[in-house]
Amino acid sequence: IRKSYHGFHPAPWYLCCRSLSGAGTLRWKDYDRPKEFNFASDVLDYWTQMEQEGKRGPNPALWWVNNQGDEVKWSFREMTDLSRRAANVLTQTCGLQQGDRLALILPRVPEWWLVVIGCIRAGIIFMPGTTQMKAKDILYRLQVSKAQGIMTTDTLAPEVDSLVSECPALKTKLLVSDHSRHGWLDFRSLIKSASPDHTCIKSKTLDPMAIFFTSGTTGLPKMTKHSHGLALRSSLPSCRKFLQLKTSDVLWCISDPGWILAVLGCLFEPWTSGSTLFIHHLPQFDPKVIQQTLFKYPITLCLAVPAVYRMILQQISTSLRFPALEHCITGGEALLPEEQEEWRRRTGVLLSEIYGQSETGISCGTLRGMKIKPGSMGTSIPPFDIQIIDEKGNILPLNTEGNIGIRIKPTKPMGLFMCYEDNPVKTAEVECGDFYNTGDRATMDEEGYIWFLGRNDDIISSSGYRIGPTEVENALAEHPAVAESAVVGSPDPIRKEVVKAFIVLTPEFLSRDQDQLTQELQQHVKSVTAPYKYPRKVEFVSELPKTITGKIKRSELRKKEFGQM
Ligand code: BCO
Repeated sequence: IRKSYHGFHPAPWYLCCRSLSGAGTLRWKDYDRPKEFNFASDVLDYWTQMEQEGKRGPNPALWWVNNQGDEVKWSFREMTDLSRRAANVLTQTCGLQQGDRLALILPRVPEWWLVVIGCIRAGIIFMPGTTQMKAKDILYRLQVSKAQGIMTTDTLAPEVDSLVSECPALKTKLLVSDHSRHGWLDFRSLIKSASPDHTCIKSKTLDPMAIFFTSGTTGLPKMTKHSHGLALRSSLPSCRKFLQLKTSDVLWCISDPGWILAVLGCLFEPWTSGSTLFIHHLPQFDPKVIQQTLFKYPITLCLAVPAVYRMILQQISTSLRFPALEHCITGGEALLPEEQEEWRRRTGVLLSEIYGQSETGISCGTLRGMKIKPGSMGTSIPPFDIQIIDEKGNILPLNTEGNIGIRIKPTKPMGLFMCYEDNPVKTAEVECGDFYNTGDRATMDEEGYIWFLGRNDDIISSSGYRIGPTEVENALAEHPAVAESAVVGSPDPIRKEVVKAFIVLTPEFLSRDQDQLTQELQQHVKSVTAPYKYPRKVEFVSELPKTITGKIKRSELRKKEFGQM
C-alpha cells in the first residue's frame, strides 16, 4: 500500500541501479579545513543537481515507512524544496535568527529531516532530544540552553505548556501534528504554504551547528556543541571509506533522532554519498519488526546498537538470510567477539564495530573491507589521531591499558566537539596534554586496533545509552520511600549493563512488600525522567558504603556487581 503522508506525495520509485557512485562530492582531503561549509548547500543541493542532470539514479533520498502502511519517498529535489520551506517557516514565521537555538524533540517522523536541514540552511542551532524525556528534562534543556524555539508532537506539548512560564527565552513553539493546539504553530500547514525560495547562509565551517546533551557522572547533562565541521567530516575520504556507500545503497540506522548517532547515520553519512536513507517510524522497539523490515525492504546496510542485534539473534533459532543486506555496523556500547561471529554465522553478513561519543561522532571503526578483529573497535578514522594516554596525556606503549585520547594539539581535528557550552571548567577537565580525554579505557595493538575496556568514571553504558548515576539518584530521591540511594551498572546478557539502584528506605517504608515497592520506584523514575534510565534492578540495603568524608563509594558497589570483590 502506498499512501501520501500528510499531503506530501511520494516520488516515483524505480529499480535501483548500482553503477553510480558518490565520488563527485569528494572535494576535500582528510586534513583540509575549508573556511566555509554548509551541509545543505554543499551536499544536499549537490545531489539535487546531480538528480536534475540525470547523474543519480531514481531511488529516493528519504524513504520513510510506518506500521500502518504509510510511506514517504522524497527525492533530493523534494528534500531541497521542502527544507527551504522549513527554513522559511523557522525564520519568517517563527522569527528565529542565525545563532538561535531550537530544541527538536520528535520521534522518527519525516519532518525531523526537514527541520534539521532547514536549521542548517538558516544557521539555527538545532538541539535534538529523545521523546522519552519528561517535563523536568525538557525544562532543564530549555533553561540551560536559553532556547528560543521548541518543536515537538502532541504527546509532549502539554508537558511543554506546563513549564513554558519558566523559560523566558522561549518565543516559538512548533507542533508536528494533524491537529492544531492553542499557542502552537502548526508546522504541517505552514510548510505547505511557505515559499520554496530560500538563500542558504554562508556558514563558516567552525560556526556552531548543533548541541547534543550528554550525561555527566556528577551533575546534570552537559551541552556538547558541534560546528558544521561535524557534517563536513562525513565528506572526508577516510570517513567515506568507513561505509563505502554508493548512490544505490539503502542505509537504515536504527537510532532515536535524539542522539548524535542518528544525525550521523540517518543523515550526514547516507546523504553525503547520495544514498537512500531508510527510516521506520518504530514508535516502540520490537525486534520482530526489525527482522520483518530487513526482509521486506531492499536495505543494504544496517546500523544499530549491539542490543538490537542481540535481540534479533535471541529471537531466531536458525539461520536468516536478509535478501538485500550486505553489511552491518554497530556502536554505542561494547560488542562481544562471540556475538559478532554469531551474527555472521546466522545471517552471512559481517558486523563491524565503531566507537564514538556525543563529543566525537564516529572516532574509530573497522572500515568496510578492513580485517575485522573480533572484539576490537577498529582503528582511528583520520583526521582523528587516537592514542592511548595516561592521566597526564603521555602516550602509553602498545597493549597497555589507558584512556582513549584524541589529539587536539596543535590542531583540533574536524568533527570533534567545540566545547561544553557555558562550561569552561568541564571543557578544560577533558583536555589532557595534547589530547581530548574520552574517559573510556582501552588498549591499542601493533596494527592500531583499539580494544575497549570500560569507563574510568561512574557512567553506565546500557543498550547504547550513557546514563549518569546522579540523574537516576536524583529521580529516586523524589520518592518518599528513598532515604538515600546509589546507582551503578550491573551486568546484563542483552543490554550489557543495566541500571541498578541500591536503596536505603525511609523508616515508614521498611515494612512494605519489596517487590511491589520495586515496581513503584521503577514507575516513579519512568514518570519523572526519560524511562530508559529507570533501574531495571533494585536492591534494598540498610546502608551504603561511604568514604570517611561521607561520599558514597559507587566503585565498591560496581565491583560487587561485576564479581570483582
Ligand atoms: O523495559 P520496559 O519495557 O519496561 O521499558 C522501556 C520502554 O518500554 C519504556 N518507554 C519507552 N518510551 C517510553 C517508555 N515509557 C514511557 N513513555 C515513553 N515515551 O521505557 C523503557 C525504555 O528503555 P529502552 O529504550 O532501553 O528500551 P527498549 O524499548 O527495550 O529499546 C531497546 C533499544 C536497544 C532499541 C534501545 O535501548 C535503544 O534505542 N538504544 C540505543 C540508544 C542509542 O541510539 N545510542 C546511541 C547514542 S550516540 C553514541 O553512542 C555515539 C556514537 C557515535
